Amino acid sequence: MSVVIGTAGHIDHGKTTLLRALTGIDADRLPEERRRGMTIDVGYAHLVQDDGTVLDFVDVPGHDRLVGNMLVGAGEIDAAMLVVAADDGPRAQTFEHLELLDGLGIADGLVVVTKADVVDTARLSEVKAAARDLVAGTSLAGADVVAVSSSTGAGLPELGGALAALASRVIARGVPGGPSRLAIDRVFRVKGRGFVVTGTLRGADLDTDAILTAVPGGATIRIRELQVHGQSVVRAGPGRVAINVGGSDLATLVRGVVLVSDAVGLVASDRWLVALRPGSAAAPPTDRARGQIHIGTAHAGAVVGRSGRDGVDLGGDEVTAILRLEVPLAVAPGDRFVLRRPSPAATLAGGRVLDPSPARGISRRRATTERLQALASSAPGSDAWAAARLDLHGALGGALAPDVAAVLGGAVTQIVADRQEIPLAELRTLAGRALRRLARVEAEALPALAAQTIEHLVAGGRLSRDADRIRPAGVAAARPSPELSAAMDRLEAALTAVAPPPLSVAARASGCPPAGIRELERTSRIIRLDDDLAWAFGTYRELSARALALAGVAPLTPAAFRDATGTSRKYVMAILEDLDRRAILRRTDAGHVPGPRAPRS
Ligand SMILES: Nc1nc2c(ncn2[C@@H]2O[C@H](COP(=O)(O)OP(=O)(O)OP(=O)(O)O)[C@@H](O)[C@H]2O)c(=O)[nH]1
Ligand SMILES: [Mg+2]
Repeated sequence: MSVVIGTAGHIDHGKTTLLRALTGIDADRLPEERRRGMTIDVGYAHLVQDDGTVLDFVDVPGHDRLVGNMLVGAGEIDAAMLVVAADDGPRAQTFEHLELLDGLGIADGLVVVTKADVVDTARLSEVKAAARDLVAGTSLAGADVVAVSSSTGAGLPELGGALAALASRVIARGVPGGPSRLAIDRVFRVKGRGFVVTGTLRGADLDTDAILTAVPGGATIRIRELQVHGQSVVRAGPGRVAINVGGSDLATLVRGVVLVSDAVGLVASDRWLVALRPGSAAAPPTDRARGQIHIGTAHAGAVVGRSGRDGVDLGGDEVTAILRLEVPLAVAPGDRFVLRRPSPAATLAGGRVLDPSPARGISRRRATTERLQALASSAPGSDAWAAARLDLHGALGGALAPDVAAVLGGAVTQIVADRQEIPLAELRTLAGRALRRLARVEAEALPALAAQTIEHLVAGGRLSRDADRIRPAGVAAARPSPELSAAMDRLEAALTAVAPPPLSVAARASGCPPAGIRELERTSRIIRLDDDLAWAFGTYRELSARALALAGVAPLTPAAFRDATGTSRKYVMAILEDLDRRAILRRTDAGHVPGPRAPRS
């Protein structure tokens, strides 16, 4: 489990120094940052706790001109650590960052009073009290206030305890469901390996065989390598990840673009229906107010539309508005954002997205206060939300029963319960048919509504999804029967030979059907290098380790590797080519030598 915690606070108040004291990692990685002793762009550090929980820190700049970068960092965090220097006390960006965290709805965190070593106890108490007052009335109200000195280490054990408690609270709150989603915050090129993007992974775990879609842009992205904290992994859970990406249109991958395993629910849109809550300006932004929208790691210029039926009072400080953006951004219902005026700097509003693609044309007349309130008060992605949205759009041609989404949700859940496991594409077709029976829906709207319904059920935990297979909630992947399991064991054993028989022959001999082979591959018990060539994982690992060890001594030729393993050219070529492809080895005229990704030891 990993919890992502962002720093916040005024320039020079000791954010980066604190992370260094906590984790030993310098989040100021740019040469210019090190030269100037200030954070310019978002930085990262992490700490593995005794119970295995990982604290992923995102460090942001405190400079008043770099608030945009602060928001990139704050866009995808679970909790915040607001830093106030004991000597300076709360200053301009302490207030501003806190207001932005509040606008983004960051609901948990800590206040850390740093530089405790340079003040006396009276001053320290004064600043702690001021910090407590400061967060009252914001989303961080009641947060623990911990005093530390990053220089002497005083208070760091207490801070460690407070962070552990914070992490447990965040984990207890539960992770967002839905497809894997990663808002890109950094893109760089690595020589010989191409593009690497980094970000905070949300939603479902990500496997290296996943195909991702970029929103906006629509580029199809393959994962060449997945890394967590510099280690190559085949599967990553929520938290900081780096992806070496493959595919076309990689130049469209920039900060702000979101990669998703399934774009259902997430759209690129330049027109959003939102609920706004005023910032320090106290009054909600007026019609035609201009500002910058910051959402996730993206930002864009936007104009507020609050005329007529677009500006409804939702109660509790919130009003609706239509935002028109200069460019489309990736957005899903429920996403939090802030609307900011860069100069003179002001937080105009915090907000949440009610509908990423609101109705156009005549359907807009359906936007009544009641309908908007129904949408705003339902959990994004829930059946109630889907019903409220359909009601607002009138997509069901007036024949809509308000609970049609709920009925459809029930029908879809039943289909899955009957089948126990069903491919996603097939379920979408069946859900579309069920919806058509339930209500008059425009034909072109059917697939999206069906897909959305399934997505809501998955996000709401009523169905579970593993890649493109849907199962009832709580039902794990079908366990192989005892017979199949035994056949799989036999096949795996047959493939432990250094020179294994052809896969098809071994499978026949062990009585293992294709489903068993797939399961062995999926669970990495066997590694398949070619249609008809596979090794048991352990054997393959030994062979590749031996190749690497030999290549470390002298360039390794296929003939030398063949002699060392007592196999034949067919086997050694397959292994060497695979290691070349993964850059663990590199082919030279003299033979294979350790490649850029060879593990160092
Ligand atoms: N005495 C003392 N100095 C500290 C402490 N923490 C930070 N400093 C000093 O304060 C200065 C600023 O620290 P940084 O960690 O760079 O501050 P920052 O909040 O990351 O600054 P920006 O990234 O520019 O917003 C550095 O010179 C640190 O050495 C502390 O606990 N005690
Ligand atoms: Mg810093």
